[in-house]
Amino acid sequence: MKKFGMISVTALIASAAGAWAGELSVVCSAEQDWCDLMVSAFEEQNPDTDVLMVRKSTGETLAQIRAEAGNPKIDIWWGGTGDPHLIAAEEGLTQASGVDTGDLLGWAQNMAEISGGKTVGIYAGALGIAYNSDILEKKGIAAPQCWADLEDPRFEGEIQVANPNSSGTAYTELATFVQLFGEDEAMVKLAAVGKNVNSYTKSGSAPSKAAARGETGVSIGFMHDMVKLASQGFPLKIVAPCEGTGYEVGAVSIIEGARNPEGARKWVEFALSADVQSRAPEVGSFQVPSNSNAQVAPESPDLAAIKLIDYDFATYGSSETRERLLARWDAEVGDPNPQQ
Ligand code: S7P
Repeated sequence: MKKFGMISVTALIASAAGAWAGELSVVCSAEQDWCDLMVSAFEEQNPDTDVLMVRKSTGETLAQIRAEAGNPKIDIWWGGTGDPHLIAAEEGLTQASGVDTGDLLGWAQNMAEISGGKTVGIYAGALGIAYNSDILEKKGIAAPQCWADLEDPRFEGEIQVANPNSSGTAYTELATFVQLFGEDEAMVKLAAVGKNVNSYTKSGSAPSKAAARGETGVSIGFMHDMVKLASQGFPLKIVAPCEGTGYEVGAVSIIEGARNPEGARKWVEFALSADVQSRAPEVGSFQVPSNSNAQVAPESPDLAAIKLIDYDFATYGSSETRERLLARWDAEVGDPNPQQ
């Protein structure tokens, strides 16, 4: 961001030219490098707008938007798993953009249909398991193939995953277990996996980064984040769990009462465009883009080749379901050392 004292250089030039469209406040829940690319590309296309962006995990962003209801500091929430975006829509915290979604794939339009146009899909990605092959080999631990393997004592202290209260990735994992095994059995299984967890992180991509660096043997997260690390040369192997797995539809939403609604609408149009979505692989973001005309990177996990569950976004993206599941997770699984 181009700051000069309290006022940005862009603002000074644009206002001198009489074309100042103001500041656009964005919370980004994707990876930092993709957030940065989006900001610079948007400012290039819209030189009369200065984007103020912070990166936050999905659950943390939902908490902020709830806390600021009626006096929002944010205009746009871009990226992050779709369930909390749907919950924000249900709670009246976001507004319909009115942007044309005709070029989008069915799973992206589905988010708009469920939310009355208040959120829309920008990308999709499947949940999986990663392991550091050097570590498992050195310790003589057989690689996991299934979710059930993660309950085995051979993984004691070896697994890292995020906390579903702060992380959309980990909430996707919780909702996936519930859809695969039923609610009661899911809690039992998550508690059994929990016995092998060395740390519950705030952010969903942190466990796979730790596995890549050799700080943990195994991680749970989105496969595209794992592909990014493997393509950087880390000894990370990716597993599509044998029982099947859940997936996310990442989303974008305009906050209700946004101070710059026109800029926010432009951001949504920009974020849904094929050209912009095709640029994600420049920073190693290998989610499947939602615009049917966008280029899919060869590195992107092929969702058609993975045993995906029929993820129920309407149910698991509802406030009542999320609150109930998180309360049960806290009581029956729990994080012994929650991070602030
Ligand atoms: O951009 C990577 C990614 O995996 O991060 C998002 C995630 O929801 C944000 O992280 P948290 O789990 O910490 O909330 C995903 O939407 C996205 O694919």
